[in-house]
Amino acid sequence: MSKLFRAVIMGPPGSGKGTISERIAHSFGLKHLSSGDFVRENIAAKTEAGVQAKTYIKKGLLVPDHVMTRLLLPRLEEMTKYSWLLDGFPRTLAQAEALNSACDLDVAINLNIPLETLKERLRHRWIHPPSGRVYNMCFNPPRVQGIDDITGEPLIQQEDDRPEALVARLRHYKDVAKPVTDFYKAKGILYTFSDTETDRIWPYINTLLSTKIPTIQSDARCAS
Ligand code: G5P
Repeated sequence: MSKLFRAVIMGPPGSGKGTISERIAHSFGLKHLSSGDFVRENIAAKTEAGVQAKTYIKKGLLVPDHVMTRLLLPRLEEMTKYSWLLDGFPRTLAQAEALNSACDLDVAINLNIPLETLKERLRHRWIHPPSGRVYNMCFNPPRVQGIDDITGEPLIQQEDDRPEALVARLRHYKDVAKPVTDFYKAKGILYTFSDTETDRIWPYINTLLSTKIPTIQSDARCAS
């Protein structure tokens, strides 16, 4: 059986982690695990962790490390048979160290996107909460403005994409990201991609992963 592949994708809010993760999952058959989706699922289900997380997200802040690791690590333990890509975790050095104790990573993808580009993208982002479908009113708009293409239900702007929360999120990201990228750089698994457009970054990531992920055998692929 071929070795399972483990990767993380990091980048500030709006850097395209979710968009690129979907492409990677589709192209390489990895399971896409999004920390933001886990948090939102827990908020919707009103779990203890979800209730705690909500107060931070509303202010545009990171959820505390102990809450995030308690949410995430058990989910990873359920994934021992799969190759996966973890999107949005780790965000802090403490999270990176906790993840490092749980598993060995093959690749850490780091998206380095200019601040003005991030602000512009998130200002135009709308989502369909029940499915998690993400639209951008410029990059990938819905067929009818404000309406989900599949269900016809209304789209909303997430609380943490509103301008006040957004600036706090971007500022906070910079402070905590550097020790994490340094951690992976020291391990020799950090790959940084810089551009203003996801479509221009994607071919490079695709090429990198084509060399890193040999042939993923069918039993290692996820049934997405
Ligand atoms: P999330 O959900 O992980 P963020 O803030 O890190 O949230 P976000 O905002 O989901 O990340 P992204 O995934 O990096 O952004 O980007 P995306 O959604 O793919 O793209 C953003 C928008 O730009 C979309 O509308 C997309 O269509 C568009 N777009 C993409 N590429 C292009 C392009 O080339 N051109 C244009 N014009 N548009 C493009 O986490 C949410 C919250 O949960 C908590 C935090 O509070 C976080 O803020 N949280 C954690 N807290 C602590 N530790 C952790 N590990 C946490 N994980 C989550």
